[in-house]
Amino acid sequence: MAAGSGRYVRYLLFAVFGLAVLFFISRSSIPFPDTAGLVNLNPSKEGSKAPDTVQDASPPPPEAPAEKAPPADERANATFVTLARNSDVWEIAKSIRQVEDRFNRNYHYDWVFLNDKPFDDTFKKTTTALVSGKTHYGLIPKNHWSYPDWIDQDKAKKVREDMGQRKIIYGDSVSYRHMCRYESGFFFRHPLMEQYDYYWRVEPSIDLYCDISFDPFKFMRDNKKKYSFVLSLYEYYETIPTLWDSVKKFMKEHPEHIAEDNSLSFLSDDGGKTYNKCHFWSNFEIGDLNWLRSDAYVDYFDSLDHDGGFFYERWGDAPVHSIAAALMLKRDEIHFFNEIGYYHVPFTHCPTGEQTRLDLKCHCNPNDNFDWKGYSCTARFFEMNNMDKPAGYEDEQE
Ligand SMILES: Nc1nc2c(ncn2[C@@H]2O[C@H](COP(=O)(O)OP(=O)(O)OP(=O)(O)O)[C@@H](O)[C@H]2O)c(=O)[nH]1
Ligand SMILES: [Mg+2]
Repeated sequence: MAAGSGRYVRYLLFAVFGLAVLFFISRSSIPFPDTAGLVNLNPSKEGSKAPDTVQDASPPPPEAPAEKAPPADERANATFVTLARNSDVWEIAKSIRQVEDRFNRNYHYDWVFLNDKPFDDTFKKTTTALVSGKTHYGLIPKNHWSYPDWIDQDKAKKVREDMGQRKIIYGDSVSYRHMCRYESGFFFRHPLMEQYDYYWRVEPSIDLYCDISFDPFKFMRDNKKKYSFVLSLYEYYETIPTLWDSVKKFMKEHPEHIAEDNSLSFLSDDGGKTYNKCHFWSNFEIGDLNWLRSDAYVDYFDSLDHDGGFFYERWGDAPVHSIAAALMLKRDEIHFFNEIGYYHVPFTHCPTGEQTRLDLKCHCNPNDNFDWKGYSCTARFFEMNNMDKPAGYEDEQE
């Protein structure tokens, strides 16, 4: 009996000793998030200089508190918007994190996610944790993501098979066509988008290279801009052989929608007879939702949609939006953001001008900047608008 109780006492002592060791190890190696009173988390605040005695303190919590959002009257009525599948979650997480770190952590704009299938919990949990504004998740109505009744589906299928054989990028894809049609004509009419005036489109897998030291939404609003871009290029002809015919038909039927001071010369080198295939790359866009919801744009989309090229060819939302902006907006309503460093495979927009890149803490290589290279249309945009190209552009031409 005595030997037995001695053994229990020994076990107890071992257990207490073990717990003490564990406690000691954990105190010295795991950073404690709550260091309030020890570490100065916001050195810019007056009178909050860190005391000298704390250089050995635990690291600051995972993220210093964001600055307070600007007052409501200084903010635009705007949202980020992303069309995505559940399987895009980790790639959109990467994009969101960069948008937040470079801009939105100081502004807390909302984010609308749209999908042709219901978003799952992982998608919602992950993105809500990353976005500093409110998040909204919308299901796309069936009639916005299916064949309209005037489309001959057999004909569309044959086109896909043919484009697949010719190895045209996404040429054989049904979902890609629904996606392009949705981005061209419907995302801005989703009920979740109705409450906003401006949108900023964000795709999975992008990079933002520089701090955004101003509010682009407010810039758009205050300067009456309706469409903006960072990259432009030539479209693959095989995807849009009859798009321009369709556009010309629309222009003839609706001359009232064509702006007087338009940017036709961005699109055409022969006064509108043919399309030169220049377009703004729509995976990045900041734009005016009320313009997209206007009669002019909706008439334009309906006219193109009835001609069938979203399914009988493979019209992309980039040329569709760009042609609309160039024809229906005044030239000074379209804006190029040099300051926003951006990447979507395979093109980079790295701001031209060393001082800009340094001031904005950019991490892109200026040699990768696509803007002044032969396959970009951005030089044409500058020339058409009689704008001076940013200093240093000559060094980035090849
Ligand atoms: N819900 C949904 N979203 C889609 C679908 N296909 C594409 N998207 C989204 O639509 C946007 C454009 O699609 P992408 O696949 O990026 O098209 P892309 O930019 O031309 O081509 P990539 O070079 O592959 O990026 C992205 O935000 C996608 O997440 C789809 O079938 N369903
Ligand atoms: Mg993409």
